[in-house]
Amino acid sequence: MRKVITYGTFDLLHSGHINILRRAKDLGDYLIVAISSDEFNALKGKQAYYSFEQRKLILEAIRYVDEVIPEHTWEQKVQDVQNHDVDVFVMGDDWEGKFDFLSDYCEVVYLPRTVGISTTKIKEDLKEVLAK
Ligand code: C2G
Repeated sequence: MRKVITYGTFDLLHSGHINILRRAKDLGDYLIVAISSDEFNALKGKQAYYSFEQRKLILEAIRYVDEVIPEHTWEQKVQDVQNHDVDVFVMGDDWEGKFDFLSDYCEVVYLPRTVGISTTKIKEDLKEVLAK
């Protein structure tokens, strides 16, 4: 079984998230998604709308996702790849090059981001609509 892993906050789920999850799953047979804990989000300078538990529930309902684990630190990726026997690490190409060190442990694949959608854009657009 070829196992794939990807990481992210996945807040306010949108088509960009679904696109990367579908393509990540297409690279193997089993997809693990490590979603950032609320505390790790704070470290990343992000304040998610949905709590970790809510984001976990939503991700687990997606047909491409086989398992959801928490992401607590930047440093846990090697351990995760080893502990879960991961064959492929996938991230959007906004992270291009940032995780190449993992190529000592598994394949590293950066996939093109979906243009024109992001959680930040959703929040900004909603603010505009609601301000009218
Ligand atoms: N993504 C995408 N297209 C978009 C928006 C996001 O392909 N329009 C991808 C990102 O490249 C990332 C994944 O969706 O691979 C999750 O994005 P975020 O939830 O923004 O995650 P991020 O804050 O980038 O966290 O340790 C890694 C970090 O946890 C990554």
